[in-house]
Amino acid sequence: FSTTSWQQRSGGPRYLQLYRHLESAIKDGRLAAATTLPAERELATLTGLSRVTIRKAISQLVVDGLVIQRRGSGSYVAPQMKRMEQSLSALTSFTEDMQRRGKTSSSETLSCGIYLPSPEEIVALGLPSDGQVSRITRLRRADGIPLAIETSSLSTEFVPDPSRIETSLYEKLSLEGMRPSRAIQRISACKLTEEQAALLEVSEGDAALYIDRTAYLPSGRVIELTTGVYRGDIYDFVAELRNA
Ligand code: 16G
Repeated sequence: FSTTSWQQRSGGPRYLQLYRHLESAIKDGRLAAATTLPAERELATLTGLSRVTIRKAISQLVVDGLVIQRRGSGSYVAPQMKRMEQSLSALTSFTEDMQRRGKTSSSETLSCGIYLPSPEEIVALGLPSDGQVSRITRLRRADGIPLAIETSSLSTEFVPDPSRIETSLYEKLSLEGMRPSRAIQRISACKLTEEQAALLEVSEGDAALYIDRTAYLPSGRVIELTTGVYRGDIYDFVAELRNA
């Protein structure tokens, strides 16, 4: 802690100053993951702040997922995810992307079922007017850290039971000879809603990337429509450009 050289500034509540100081030290790695924070009493001595102020700053760090508090063994810095570069030129799946990085991916199904399609889904997926759509919303994690929330819609003709998607949609499609060969992806900026932020363990209103992907089979038929929000504090989308 002493290496992060705390200095009280004038202006703003003191707990917020200490919070910001520790937040930036954690985010830029000066305070590494698993570092134990000094006890409240010790922090009060080091900073000249009251224990109430220290407690308030630490509680906020805990709420924001930067610090983990364990009864009896004090507080320590939570594991942070470094920014990740995601190529925009390869049609890969979340599971494959994480595997390539040596991370363990996992998915939590937030909702899943067969629904009446929206007008957009009817058009994009080429559904008959009385057709149905398989839809699944998943919270996607790497090494236990939530990175994105994705909703995928597919024709029930291709995926009659979305609950069977389980871990990897693309793996399931590949096994059935329906892996997409091409996709159009659109990326826009968005802010996380309260519900999205809670799932992604960040703050409401934080910047994120809204991505929508329409993926095609070699026949030209759309197989997948996926929309998702990706954490803006983690993802960098990178494309190689060539002189036209
Ligand atoms: C990626 C795709 C998403 C696809 C998913 C399949 C982006 C922006 N989106 O997250 O469209 O449905 O991979 O992943 O890359 P899975 O095979 O692990 O289920």
